[in-house]
Amino acid sequence: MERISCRVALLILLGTSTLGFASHDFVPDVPTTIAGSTRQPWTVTHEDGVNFTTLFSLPAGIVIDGLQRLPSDEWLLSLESSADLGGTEFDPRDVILFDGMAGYSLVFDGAAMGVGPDSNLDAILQDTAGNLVVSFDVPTRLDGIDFEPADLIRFDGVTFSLYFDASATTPPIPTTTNVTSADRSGSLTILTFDVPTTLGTATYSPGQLVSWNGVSFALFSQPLAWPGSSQIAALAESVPNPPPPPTGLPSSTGARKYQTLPE
Ligand SMILES: [Ca+2]
Ligand SMILES: [Ca+2]
Repeated sequence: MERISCRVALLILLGTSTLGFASHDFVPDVPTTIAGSTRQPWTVTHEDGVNFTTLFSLPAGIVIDGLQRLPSDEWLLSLESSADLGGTEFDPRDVILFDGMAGYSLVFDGAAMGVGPDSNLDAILQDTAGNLVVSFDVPTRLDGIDFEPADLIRFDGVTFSLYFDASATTPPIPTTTNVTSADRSGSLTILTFDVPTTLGTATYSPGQLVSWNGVSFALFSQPLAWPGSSQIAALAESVPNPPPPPTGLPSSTGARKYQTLPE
């Protein structure tokens, strides 16, 4: 199946934020009571280190399990289960562009890209060049490479490759751990886990944000008063003052499976 040859414009939109994760957006995997308010898994909650506020919600019951904030104030989303949004049926393997109001469009068609039906795309971020980076909830074979649930996988519009190799870190992340969400903060890769995970002398719980600097892991932050019974299903660094989108974005032709984004 033909793949687009141009480098996708989604990518260019990322920009670089110098903000830390004291300000971030998240979705819990189950209804989770924090600071006296129940946060739903179809709602994106913003935390500034003190307060929690609702940014937006999908229709009740449509669970978000992947999240990336674009500088254009649009969002990349993935769903935990197949669901209809705005008259389009989306698959758990898909990445959806949400305009923040009522517009949904497909930007990564998981099935068309060869992702097996048993895999669920469970994390979304972008590399420094803006390439899409994703993760899955089970071992997933793409382009002849077996990716683990804790791996982060770059897609450049043509091929899949390892962005973060969970078994190659020191110490390695156990293959029994799934990375449930991820993002970048400067040069750091930020991860959250589905189960308590021991890395060296530290054990990280599902509500904690763990940083990888290329050499070692460390506790980065965690939502205030996060209960141990919940996982962070989706995570995005907040970018309150985004740069304007670039002009002159390349356009793709033919059987697009990962389309360019509107300006
Ligand atoms: Ca998904
Ligand atoms: Ca994963």
